[in-house]
Amino acid sequence: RFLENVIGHEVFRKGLCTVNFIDNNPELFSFDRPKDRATRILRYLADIKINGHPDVKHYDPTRKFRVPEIPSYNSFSEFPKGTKDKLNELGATGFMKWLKEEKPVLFTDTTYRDAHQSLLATRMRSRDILAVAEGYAHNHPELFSMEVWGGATFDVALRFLHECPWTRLQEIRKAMPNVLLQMLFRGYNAVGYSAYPRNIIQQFIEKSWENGVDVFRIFDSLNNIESMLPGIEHVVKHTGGIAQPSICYTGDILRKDNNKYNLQYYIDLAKRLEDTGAHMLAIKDMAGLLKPNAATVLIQALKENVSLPIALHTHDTAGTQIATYLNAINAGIDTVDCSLASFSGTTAQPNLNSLKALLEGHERDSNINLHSLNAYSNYWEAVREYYYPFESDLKAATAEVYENEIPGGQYSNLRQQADGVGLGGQLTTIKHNYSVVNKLFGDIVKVTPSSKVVGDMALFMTANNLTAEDVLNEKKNLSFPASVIGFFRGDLGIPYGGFPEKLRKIVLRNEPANQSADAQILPDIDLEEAQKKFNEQYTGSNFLDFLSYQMFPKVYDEYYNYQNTFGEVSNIPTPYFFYPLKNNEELLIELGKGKTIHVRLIYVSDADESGMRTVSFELNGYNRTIKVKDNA
Ligand code: 3PY
Ligand code: ZN
Repeated sequence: RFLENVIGHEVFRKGLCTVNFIDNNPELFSFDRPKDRATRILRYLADIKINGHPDVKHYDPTRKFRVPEIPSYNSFSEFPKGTKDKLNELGATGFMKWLKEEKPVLFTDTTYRDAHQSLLATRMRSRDILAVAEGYAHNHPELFSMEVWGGATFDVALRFLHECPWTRLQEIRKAMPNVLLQMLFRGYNAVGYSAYPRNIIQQFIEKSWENGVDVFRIFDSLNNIESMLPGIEHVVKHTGGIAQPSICYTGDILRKDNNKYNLQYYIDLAKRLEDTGAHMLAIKDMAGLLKPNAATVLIQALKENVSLPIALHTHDTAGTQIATYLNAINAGIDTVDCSLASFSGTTAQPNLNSLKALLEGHERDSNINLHSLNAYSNYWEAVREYYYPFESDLKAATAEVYENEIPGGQYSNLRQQADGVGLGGQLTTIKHNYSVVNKLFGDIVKVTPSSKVVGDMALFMTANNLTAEDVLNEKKNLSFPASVIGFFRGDLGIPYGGFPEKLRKIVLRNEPANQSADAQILPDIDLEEAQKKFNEQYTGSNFLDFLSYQMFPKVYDEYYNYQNTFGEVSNIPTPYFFYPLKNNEELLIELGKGKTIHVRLIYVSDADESGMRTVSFELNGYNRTIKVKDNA
């Protein structure tokens, strides 16, 4: 079987073996038989047929899907040279010099990360990305980068999609060798929601780089540089990648009165970040609050005060952000974040296709191929249909975001969250309470995970019918949500301007508070010992799995057990991953290179006295039955 694996391996078949071929490809030692794999896939399909997908709350059996059309490209030609080739050629510092001198504005395409995180609760599967990634990289080498990893995608891949996030990254890297790949990194929270030990953060960064990440966008949810610093330094010293720390934008620099987050605040942060030795700077406008005129003022001022190239990120919740980008481009911004048309707008990024069209004739127009962008947008429009249960109810842009300042990703999730705690009918109150909480907390930066604290508190106030006065009344003896207690304890660090002390005392009661801004940084763990324990518990896992486990122990445990039961479900086409097969419906599933199975659903029996039902399939022409417990 080992020989079979070697001969069937893509690298071997392409004649690209090096001396490290065996060391670099542990899957050569995987002797799982196709029959076992097919059985596990049938088990999955049978379970979805009987019990439905646990993540799909409203299944619509009448819905029909279009077949997404994959745009054509010349797969026999070499990849055109792109930014990844430039980085390889010039190194990070030389690359930055090149970037600053580039006249056209460059784009980061967020379709594979933030756009679906903000529109579809992060549910996009690797399979749908990989169907077009190679062609997209062929056709669009002018991109600055593809944002493909990090943020919530790591957690959601493991938890809900039962996919290995590292494999996703490796596969995208293979498919897109010529453009920079980018990830979103939450400072000391990495890709999670709480603090991790320093050496885990460092290992995570190194392995991300080795497996494909080039651009590390690093932020902290309270704009604390102390939390970003170890990540920035590690990228600069231990990888060949680009450290792009990010300032989260909140408020409105043009507001006249009582303006805590004024222009000077951003200039000071930018200068301090430049002093860290970072390669580049990002302005991360997670709620889409940077209005066009403010963009002119902010970008001009930053350009005058720092010499780093600057990226601008926003969400189009208010429908105004293409104007913001145009002003930023006129003010000299280096790169802007957009998503493909069919995955753009509202809580996602501004429309890449439209921005390109708008720039035609502008002195900073890009050479990117609009016709091809449109073809890929059509592909994604059809794919988006598969994910209908995860769409938010937001049908159009809303200027309300200027009042509540809710980040794009959180805005689209809020209804589901409210439904989940029985507050679905009170969304308006929840949004209002979100801004009440922000004021109570002293007007803080709101982005994962600080935004979650504000959201939890807004839900808590709504559920208990509380006003700001109630919250500030210590006689009420309220049982605050755990995340709120953690925030006031200092788990996320100290907000700019400090905590509101009266509320802090009420929330913490007698619990001690942290006083240092880097209180959230955890000390190193004994890596060898932790890995040894991990390997004993999760046989067959590797160091990347160990890092996944470090990020999310419980989620990894569930993922591992799920794999043992159902195998590699990422190969199942998305409509059959989420929705039950109909009787007589058939499909092809590729188990691995050159190993495809043909499945047809024949019949489902009634439940027997112990609640078990028998699902009959035809598998490659032979009858197979699977017994499933009916949970109904
Ligand atoms: C994340 O942290 O996932 C974000 O996208 C924040 O904006
Ligand atoms: Zn974002």
